[in-house]
Amino acid sequence: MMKIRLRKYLKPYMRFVVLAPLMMVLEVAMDLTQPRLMAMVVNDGILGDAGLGFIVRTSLIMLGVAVIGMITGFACTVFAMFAAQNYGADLRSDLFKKVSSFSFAELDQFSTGSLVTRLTNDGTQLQNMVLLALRAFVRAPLLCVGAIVMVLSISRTYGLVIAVVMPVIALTAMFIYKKLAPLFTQIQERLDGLNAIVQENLSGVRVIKAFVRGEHEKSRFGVANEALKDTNLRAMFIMAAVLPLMMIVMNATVLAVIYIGGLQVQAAQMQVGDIMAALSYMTQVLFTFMIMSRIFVSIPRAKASGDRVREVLAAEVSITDGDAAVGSTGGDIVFNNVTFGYGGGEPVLKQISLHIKSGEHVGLLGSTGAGKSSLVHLISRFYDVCDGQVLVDGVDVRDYPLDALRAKIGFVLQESVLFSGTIGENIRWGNPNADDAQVLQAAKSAQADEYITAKEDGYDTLLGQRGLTLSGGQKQRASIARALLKDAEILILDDSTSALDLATESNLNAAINAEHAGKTRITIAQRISSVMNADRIYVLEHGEIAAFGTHEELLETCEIYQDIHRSQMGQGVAA
Ligand code: TTP
Ligand code: MG
Repeated sequence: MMKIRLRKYLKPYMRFVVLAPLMMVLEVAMDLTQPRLMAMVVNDGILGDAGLGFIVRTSLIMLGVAVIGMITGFACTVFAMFAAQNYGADLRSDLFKKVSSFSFAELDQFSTGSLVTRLTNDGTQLQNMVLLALRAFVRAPLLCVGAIVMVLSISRTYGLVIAVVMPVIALTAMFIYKKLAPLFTQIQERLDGLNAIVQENLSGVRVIKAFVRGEHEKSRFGVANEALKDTNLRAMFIMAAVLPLMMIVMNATVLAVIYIGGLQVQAAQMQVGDIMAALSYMTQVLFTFMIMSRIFVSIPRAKASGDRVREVLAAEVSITDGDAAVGSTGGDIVFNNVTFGYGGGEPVLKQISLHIKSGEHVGLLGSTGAGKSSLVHLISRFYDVCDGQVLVDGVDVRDYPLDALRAKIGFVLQESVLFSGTIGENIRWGNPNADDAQVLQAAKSAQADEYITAKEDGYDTLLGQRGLTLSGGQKQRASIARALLKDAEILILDDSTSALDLATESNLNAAINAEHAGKTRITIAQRISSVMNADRIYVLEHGEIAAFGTHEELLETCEIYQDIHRSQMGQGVAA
């Protein structure tokens, strides 16, 4: 896998990446000065004889230091946030671009739910990591080292306390990392699973209700939800256990600092103010321990997210542009010994050879699963062949720039998909430059005009709002209109009249015959009546061409065709 560095998304925001830690250095410096000043007030001002003026002056300095600390702290957070938010936005934008560039093969590989999580949740985890890196990563070590130096400058004896506390901190941090890292990887995976179930349930809600599978789905969701909760709880449990442990260490440290300080004050080697300062510094050291434990929790989490994001970014898009110049037109299609299987597996098309000449109308017939859709998908290069060659206008489809190839083809996919927006906008998808008259004409040919104008808002009827959708047959006709409007050289209709009645279908065929006469047309159908007028009909069986010829020829010679014909008698097929 190609190595992808997510750090590069910070490059454009280098100013903030540099400024944030710089501000943090200032903030830490202020935090480290404060106890020192306080010790001076106590030692010289209160216990000594420096006088009230000294106390007031030093207090004012302390106030100033606090204000500078606040301002630099605020600036640090703002800069870090700028860097993190921009980083997150750029990363998501690139992820989205990448996912949009995926060909069918890559989309088959990642589940939709997982892609959604990677784009949103994982992106946010990484964004949080940037924020943390620019603030906590800088603050923790600086404050830790600084406070230790300050404590030692007060009394070397405190080195003893530090020598005991540090290993405890280090060991606990290591323990947390070991325990939590795998848990967080698991949490992201479980979130994936949960998203997948929600996704499926939302898109399949009608089927679930029709089969009264609601309870089953609820329990399926429940199991995944519980699993996510359990893993989360286990992680939280470990994190929660850290807090009391930290309190014990903290209290023990306070005791040790006071005890050692007390002995030294008695020996006149130290003053009371110094004990107070030492207490402050030790507390700061222990607080860095808190911050560090947060960092140690975040690293494995961000690492898991980073890996998942990188996986998407590094996925190689299998279908990319060729660089042949688009020359001749006409819509001539040739299959040369084509063998194809999904994911390179079991072939679903075997040794297919055929030639559809420019302007011909060809029917494709065969039982479900015979490979009809797979065959036409190869023309648009939704997938690449495993063996052989598909040529359009004499050029291998792999040599075309994808846009140029697909511009040649008006495709009505087997599953009609419309987008939210008006019906008119959906049809105009086929050709954004078309004027209203052209849209109307395409809708008329597709036999869609009638039902559209019957609607209150006509072509401006909004789809997907207030529960308004179209019937199966209405959707099919809208997608046919969309493809007709494209006015491309090749028209492919994949089972797109299955929901139309025979009269509407024959009107549709007549309209296409009249207005798109010179085009190469491939019609896939289950019903013989849909293709009987084609120039040639191919009968597909188990991924192979079983027979081809005109309706009359096949009726004479092809047994499969005769069987289909017999079973469909009375469905508009002349006996
Ligand atoms: P299709 O080409 O989809 O079969 P079809 O279009 O002839 O069937 P229908 O009339 O029902 O539309 O599928 C051929 C085989 O390929 C079938 O065994 C299922 C398999 N297949 C996959 O493995 N992955 C896929 O994405 C598709 C579309 C099909
Ligand atoms: Mg199909």
